[in-house]
Amino acid sequence: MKLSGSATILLLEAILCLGHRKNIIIDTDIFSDVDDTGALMLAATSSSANLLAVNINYPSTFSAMAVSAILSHYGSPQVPIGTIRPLTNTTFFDDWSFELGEYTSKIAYHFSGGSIPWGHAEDAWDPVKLYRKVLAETEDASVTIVSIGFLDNLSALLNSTGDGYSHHTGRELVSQKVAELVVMGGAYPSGREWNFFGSSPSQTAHAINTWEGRVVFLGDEAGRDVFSGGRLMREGPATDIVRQAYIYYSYFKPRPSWDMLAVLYGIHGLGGFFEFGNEYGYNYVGPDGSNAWVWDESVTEQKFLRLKVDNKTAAAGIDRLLLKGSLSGIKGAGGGSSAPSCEGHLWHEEL
Ligand SMILES: *[C@@H]1O[C@H](CO)[C@@H](O)[C@H](O)[C@H]1NC(C)=O
Ligand SMILES: *[C@@H]1O[C@H](CO)[C@@H](O)[C@H](O)[C@H]1NC(C)=O
Ligand SMILES: *[C@@H]1O[C@H](CO)[C@@H](O)[C@H](O)[C@H]1NC(C)=O
Ligand SMILES: CC(=O)N[C@H]1CO[C@H](CO)[C@@H](O)[C@@H]1O
Repeated sequence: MKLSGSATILLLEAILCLGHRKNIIIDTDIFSDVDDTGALMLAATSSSANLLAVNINYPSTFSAMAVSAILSHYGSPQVPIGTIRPLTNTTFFDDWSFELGEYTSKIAYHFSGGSIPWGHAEDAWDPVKLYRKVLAETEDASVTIVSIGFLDNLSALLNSTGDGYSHHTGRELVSQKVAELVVMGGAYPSGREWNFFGSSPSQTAHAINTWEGRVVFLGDEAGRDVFSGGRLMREGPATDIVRQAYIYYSYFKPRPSWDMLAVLYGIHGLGGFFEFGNEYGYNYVGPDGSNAWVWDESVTEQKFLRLKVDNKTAAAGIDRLLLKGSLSGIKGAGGGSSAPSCEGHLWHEEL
């Protein structure tokens, strides 16, 4: 059989991409900013990622139902979802600038679907049980956890003890199964940022200061000036759930890209866009949630990321991926997770 040139390229892409599927777990505080929705879309539609689970570290019922609606929209309704408890019916209200809109309840209602449809937030997994189950079932040293919110669930995972899923402690499971923890939080080399102080600074300090193994941080400064989402809102399909979340939230104004950058590093590594800001040292989180890099030459397992390209290039790369992801969410258009294609080039491609 003779393949046409374009068929050969598609076949090569499929082979190259399938070989690189990375096991990813996302821990998100989806609620008060909208980059979490883009991050979930990128992970759910990436042919380089195998999304194992999503845990939520903000206790709103609408956060849980919104995650389910997003995963379901992009053809991944089977991905298990866990959420922190006790649950509340809290919704976001921007009493700071009065500029930003609430989106989790609206997308959860209008796009209801997946394992936690409208009204069923209590069906979500306990996050620690979900971590333990998924880690126990997955190949050793193969999991990347991308934390794009608070660290409460990860602290609780470290403190967990043997159960029906594994006789190992949480700490043992992490050292056996987790290849890399990617954390959006803090500022580098030092500062004070929301994800570290906004929920429980002492649990952040516990998770970060006692984590053993490789950790890569993406700080406030790396995502703050990368404004994305504009193209998705202008050019994306009218039926797209993340486009709609962005419009509810920002009303057509591009937004900073912290969580999407962390997920993209988690899936694709440094690529052409990132470099490490350090060769050695480690992050130290204080009791108030502020953090500072400790320049200890004997520690080399922790890194912080710097953008290697300017903010326009990074934003354009994210905008291409958001647009492509939104097109794959169109039902019946050969989209969804059934027809993955390589998107790495969209991200790495220089303008
Ligand atoms: C949230 O609201 C729903 C619908 O009114 C209600 O059934 C549910 O019990 C509430 N949940 C919580 C945690 O308050
Ligand atoms: C885990 O234990 C540490 C103390 O060893 C404590 O500081 C932290 O709050 C605990 N985490 C959770 C989620 O309870
Ligand atoms: C790049 O950063 C500058 C300075 O913060 C900002 O004004 C501009 O909107 C940013 N551009 C993009 C595409 O993010
Ligand atoms: C199951 C479990 O331990 N969940 C924990 C997740 O984190 C919150 C906040 O620290 C704890 O209260 C929960 O117990």
